[in-house]
Amino acid sequence: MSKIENIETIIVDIPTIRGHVLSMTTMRQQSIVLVRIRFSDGSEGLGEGTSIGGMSYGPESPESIKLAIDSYLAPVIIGEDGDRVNSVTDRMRKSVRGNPIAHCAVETALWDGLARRLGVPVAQLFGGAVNTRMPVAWTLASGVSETDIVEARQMLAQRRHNIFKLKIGKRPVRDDIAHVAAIRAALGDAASIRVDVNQAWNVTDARWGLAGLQEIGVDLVEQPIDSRQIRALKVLTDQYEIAVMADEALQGPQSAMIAAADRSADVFAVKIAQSGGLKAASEVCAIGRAAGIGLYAGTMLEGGIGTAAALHLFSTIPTLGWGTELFGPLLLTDEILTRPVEYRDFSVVLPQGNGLGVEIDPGKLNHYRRDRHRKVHVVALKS
Ligand code: MUC
Ligand code: MG
Repeated sequence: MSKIENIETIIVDIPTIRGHVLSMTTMRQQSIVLVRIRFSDGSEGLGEGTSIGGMSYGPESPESIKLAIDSYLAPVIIGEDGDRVNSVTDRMRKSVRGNPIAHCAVETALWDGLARRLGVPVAQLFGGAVNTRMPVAWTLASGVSETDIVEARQMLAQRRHNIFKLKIGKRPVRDDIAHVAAIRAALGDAASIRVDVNQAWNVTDARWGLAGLQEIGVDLVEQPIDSRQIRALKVLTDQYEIAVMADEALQGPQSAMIAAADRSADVFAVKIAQSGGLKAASEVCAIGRAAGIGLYAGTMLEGGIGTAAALHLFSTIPTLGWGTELFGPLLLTDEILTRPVEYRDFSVVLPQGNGLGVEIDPGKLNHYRRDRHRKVHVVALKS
């Protein structure tokens, strides 16, 4: 038995390589909640809980994720057997409602710890990898069409990405369509172009938007309208040929079931964090697959640990027809892992080794942890 002895949470703030302009916010840094679980046999497990733009994307923030873990999740699982992941996560779910990102962060650390103790990759716990490399999209979101075109051309030349997701919804629909058309025309058939509206349109805007996007040859539109308007999403899915993807509407298996029952979307953007953990994300995939809905591995723009966790799960899904957007570490100016996640030939590579196959660089962690100043202060007071 490997008892859960201690759960440590650390907020890490890392600047982004450029402003990342989404319909609801512009990100200039990413705040990652790192979770480290220590077990009684001396083993450890790592997890990550990351959201986007404070509370502008969803109801959890870095601070609330840390608080939910420290004050509510940790107390109910300390002393429990870390080898019994299902029983530990069931205990967490019975004690803490909602907070899927916090749940995911702790669950990830439990899977990492178990897999390290067994001497296998996390993917092995989900039946083993089917793909050790997966197609990976990049998000063009500088806010300026010309800058996005230069960035996309660089990515194509480096053979890093040939799938581009454009963030739109901040400007009037016509302006957004002109922006997407300019990028589409500049890149021609060399790339797949998709857009993410992050719920910004009302249904009327969405009709104009989908018609325009379809006409200029965009392959897919993600979450065009409010996540709660699931029936309206179905109408859009049925009315247009362009693929419609659900993202924010998917908050775990129950919401996936509702969307699948009505076939409200053509594609599911499955996120481990939004689903509430790797296990729940695998259930979302199963529900989508059973309904004939396409699958795409989404991201909350996690750093290396969260991205590795997602890669382990999605490597086990044979039907990831729309690929992945697991590029989070590339949006950051620095890395806290000793060996970064690898990107080459338009793909992201599944990290090798036991557990998640990642290790933290202690120097980098000390440099970027939010409480670094407070720590220095405490030391100074003691001496
Ligand atoms: C989202 O809504 O999908 C994923 C990629 C990106 O640039 O933003 C995220 C969030
Ligand atoms: Mg999205």
